[in-house]
Amino acid sequence: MVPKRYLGQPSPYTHPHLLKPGEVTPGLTQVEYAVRRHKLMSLIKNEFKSSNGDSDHAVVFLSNPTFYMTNDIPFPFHQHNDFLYMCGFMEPNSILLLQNKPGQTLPSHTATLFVPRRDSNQELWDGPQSGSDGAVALTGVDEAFPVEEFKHVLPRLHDEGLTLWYDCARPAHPSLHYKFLKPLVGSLTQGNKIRPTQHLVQRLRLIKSSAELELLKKAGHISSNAFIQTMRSCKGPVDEAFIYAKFEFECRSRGANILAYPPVVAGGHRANTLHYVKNNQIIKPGEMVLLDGGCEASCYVSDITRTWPVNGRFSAAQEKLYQAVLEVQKSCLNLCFPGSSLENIYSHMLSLIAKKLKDLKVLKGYSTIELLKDSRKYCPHHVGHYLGMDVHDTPEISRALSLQPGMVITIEPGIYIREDDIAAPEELRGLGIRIEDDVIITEQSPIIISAECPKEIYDIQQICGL
Ligand SMILES: [Mn+2]
Repeated sequence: MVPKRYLGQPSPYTHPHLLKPGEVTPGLTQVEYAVRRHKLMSLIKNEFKSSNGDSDHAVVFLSNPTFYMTNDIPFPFHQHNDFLYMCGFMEPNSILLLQNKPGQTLPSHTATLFVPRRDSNQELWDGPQSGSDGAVALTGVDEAFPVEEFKHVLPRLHDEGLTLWYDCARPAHPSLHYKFLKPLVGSLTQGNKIRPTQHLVQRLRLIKSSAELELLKKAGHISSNAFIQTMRSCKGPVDEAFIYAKFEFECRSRGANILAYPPVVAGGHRANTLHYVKNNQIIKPGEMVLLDGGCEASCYVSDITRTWPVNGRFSAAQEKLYQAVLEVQKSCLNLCFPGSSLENIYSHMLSLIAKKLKDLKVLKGYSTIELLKDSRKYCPHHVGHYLGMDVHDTPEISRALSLQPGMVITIEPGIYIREDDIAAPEELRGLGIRIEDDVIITEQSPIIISAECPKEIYDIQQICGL
């Protein structure tokens, strides 16, 4: 039973508008989190079959610390996503320990949280804390203790015959690492008894459950509608900062917690700076704006890009280049099926872009290989990436891996023509266009999560004209 008092995060009792009974975070139940831990322990068991016969394993995940903007003023806390994925606990300065008890064989295990002790002075400044009892009731782990008590499990983690699974190369929480784990890691490294968890967790995070897919759809729905309202409200001349603020407002007022990443709001030729986030210039009537933005809602994110003319009418040159990118994007979306891969789709994108650039007389035809090489200059980024709790989700997973149902990817071709590109027709110079959608791979047709966000020229002109 979840206590009837406030905890350090929303609970079904205190926030019934966000969580149903049994849920740890919105849409995700205690059972789902327990299944994730069980799957992780099964992966560890399988990884170990082929090496020695050790049977004792402990897995440690650290939460994030609180980050500070300036003295004593914290940034809004965001949990470390691997820690969050494994238990759903949203307070800083915590540790999750999974271990098989002596005599237990994997995947059977015990899940223990070590969490901040409830402290009335701390609660005065930061609000309620869950404490050990709240942490167990909320997350459904087997037991929880104040974080200082982690020192009592250290002797057991030193055991001969125990393998520790822990990301010591980049510890999420440096001070917990130094306090508890660094000496342990030093002694275990020599015996080759320490293994990283990151690649195992990413293999799990790569394939989304049906509950996760619903949360991704929700993030896509919110962001798509925020795009529509943003397109509607900006008439040139308009400050990039206004578009940034408008987009964030429309996301958060629809239930998003934060933006998933600093959005790119790039007017005119600034669209050719791929990570332009200064967002402080005036966009003139007649120029286009490239907005790459997405929200995080209930721990899952969206990542959408649209490029449109701020006065709501495409010029002939803008229309020509936009239509070329749109055709490439739609063709890439048709390749989002099981057995294909991001690498395959990338090759397809490059050859289509080469063809379009030739048609547009940006590239003058020589051999196909030369065309492909040159088309990389006009689209220096990949066709897409995996998407989930992070915007660039599961980065350790190769893009050459075959797509499977339950994977979620972005498809985001672009063509960027520099202002000083004297090889390109003058009317196209300074234009940068990207169109990005979020896609669920299924056994049948892919589901475009961001389909509500307009991308046809006719639809964009209609919305901007309202
Ligand atoms: Mn993206």
